[in-house]
Amino acid sequence: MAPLPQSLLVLLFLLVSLAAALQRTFEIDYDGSCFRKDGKPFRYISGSIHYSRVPRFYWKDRLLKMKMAGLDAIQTYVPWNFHEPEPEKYQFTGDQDIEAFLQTANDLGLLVVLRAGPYICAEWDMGGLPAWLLERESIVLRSSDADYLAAVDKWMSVFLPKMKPFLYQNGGPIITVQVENEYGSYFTCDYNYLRYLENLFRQHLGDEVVLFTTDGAGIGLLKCGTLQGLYATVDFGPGTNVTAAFLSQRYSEPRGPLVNSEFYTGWLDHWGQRHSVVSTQAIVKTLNEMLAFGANVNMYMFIGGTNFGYWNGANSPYAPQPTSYDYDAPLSEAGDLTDKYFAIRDVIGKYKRIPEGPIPPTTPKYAYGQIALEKLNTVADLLNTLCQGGPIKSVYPLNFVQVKQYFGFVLYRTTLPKNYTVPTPLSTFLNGVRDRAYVTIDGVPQGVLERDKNLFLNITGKAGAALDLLVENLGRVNFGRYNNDFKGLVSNVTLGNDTLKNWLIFPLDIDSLVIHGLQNRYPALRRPSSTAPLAPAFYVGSFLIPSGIPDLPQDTFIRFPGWTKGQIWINGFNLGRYWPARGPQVTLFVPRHILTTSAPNNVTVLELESPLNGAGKYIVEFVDTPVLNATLGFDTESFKLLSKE
Ligand code: 6GJ
Repeated sequence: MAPLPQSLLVLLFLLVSLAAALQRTFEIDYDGSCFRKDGKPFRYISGSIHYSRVPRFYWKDRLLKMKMAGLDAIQTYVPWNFHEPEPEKYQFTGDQDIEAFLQTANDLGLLVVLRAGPYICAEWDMGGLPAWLLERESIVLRSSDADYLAAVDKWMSVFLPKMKPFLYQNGGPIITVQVENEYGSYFTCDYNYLRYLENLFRQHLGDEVVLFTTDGAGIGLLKCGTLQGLYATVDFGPGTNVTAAFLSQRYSEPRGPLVNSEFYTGWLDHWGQRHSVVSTQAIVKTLNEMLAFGANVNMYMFIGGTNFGYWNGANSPYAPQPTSYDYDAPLSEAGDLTDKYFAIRDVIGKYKRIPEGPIPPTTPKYAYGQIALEKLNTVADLLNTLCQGGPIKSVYPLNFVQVKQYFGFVLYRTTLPKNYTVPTPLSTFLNGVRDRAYVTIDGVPQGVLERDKNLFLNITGKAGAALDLLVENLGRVNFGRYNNDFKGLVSNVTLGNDTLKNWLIFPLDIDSLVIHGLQNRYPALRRPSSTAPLAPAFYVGSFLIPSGIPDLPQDTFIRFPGWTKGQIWINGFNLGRYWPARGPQVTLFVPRHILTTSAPNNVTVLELESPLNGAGKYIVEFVDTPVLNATLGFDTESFKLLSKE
């Protein structure tokens, strides 16, 4: 065969070189102990943002602020339950449109570290695992349990193919993908499970993408959390001995890039506990040390955002997290620029060029003032509307999963089997209220039973009287062995020595009713309540946003002077839980995109205890400043601290 002409050989060589130059690669250089992007050494400085906690309306604003801080990359979690709230019913649109989120990051030149689960922890309900997994009560989560793996396999066969086009190698922003989350902290320590996940991720994502794990910086944690083929990274906060922490990573990865996947820039809150803050000075010091080490760092959180709806998780012993996930992060829950943001930006500027140009400013906040609500009706009076399929009859109570309700509220009703003329303790076997039960007899409030906190309630009543327990799910445990957190009445209810039987169980679909305009759809219900004033009830009102004031609607915050605890919706959007009686959060963030200037803005409140402020009116108030650090010493009436913080 005649030799190819030289010109053709040169052309071929050039084409091959061009292809190689154009081919995007992101890999680990073990000899150089670094990442390589397109063949060149690369260190990322990243920040965490959870798309599930920031409205899509604000994704670009927050991502651009992160870019302008000098970040190369952002890190985000994928909450499985956010996308598959019921088996094989998938949601990937609107605020769940992760592909749009990734595209926005890519358009801004931000790389992405994707923490794909299936479990994510994250102070998110059940650590991101869907509650319907608990339909088989004995399932062993985060293990090679066959039912668990079958559900994981099905979910990942839908989700991971959506991510493949967004891999860096395919032209997208995703440079690395995390498998599971701090598995070394969990009791199962099941290597077959990790191997299964590694094979599953490779099957859908290919062999090139860097897969990694994250564990606390300790050999004991790395032992069960790491696996050959998954690059081991660690997490630790400010004040940690950086040398020692990365030495623990070297236990699993003797060579390769140093990576802190969660450098805590703040900390999480729990209802009833003091708001967490972390000093900027401590953060700057340790961040400097890590960057000087040449380490890759992800700041957890760079913006925390909000647990809208019912999405918050809980820690054990049972301690649910509040609606705000502000986390004392560099960007506040509302996306405001803070001193911490600029201090971190200055540190990054010592190691790399900071983008020039304007940083998107803190958005203006508007105090729309007070709105007077009116009582619509009690939950008990609305039962037929809230539970249109009618109650489920059962001799003994059934939990939420058994009645296929995963969030919010279920009302349990029975009748007293005899007269109880002396105060008799109402309780449950082994602390079985998950998590709060609002108790009424014939509609008259008797008090509250609460998981771990209030296990007995002395009541009296006549034979045949209706005993109602409105049970609220306050958020599922997201960290540790008690992740399989069943909700509702999970054991039998006793009154004195009697076990109460023959229950009517009402799963309440409140959100659908509110979305379809509770107050518009049921005007006839606007009548004086037939029950005592303090039973769980809906309060409604609306307000017009004045025209002529520029740029309205604007972001705002809402507070509840004199109210106790409940849930709030504005224009059908479930803003989350309020609990000023317990704190530390007293205001809820109201992003402007849920408000309108073209029609009245509908406010719907479900108050579970007492809405009565001093004047006996039902007032809510829109203010321009958040309060997240009130503890029991905060007067929600005067909106002032009674005691020094
Ligand atoms: C991480 O575990 C977790 O990976 N984490 C925290 N760890 C400290 C232990 C908590 C009791 S604090 C907040 C973060 C997130 O939960 C993260 O998802």
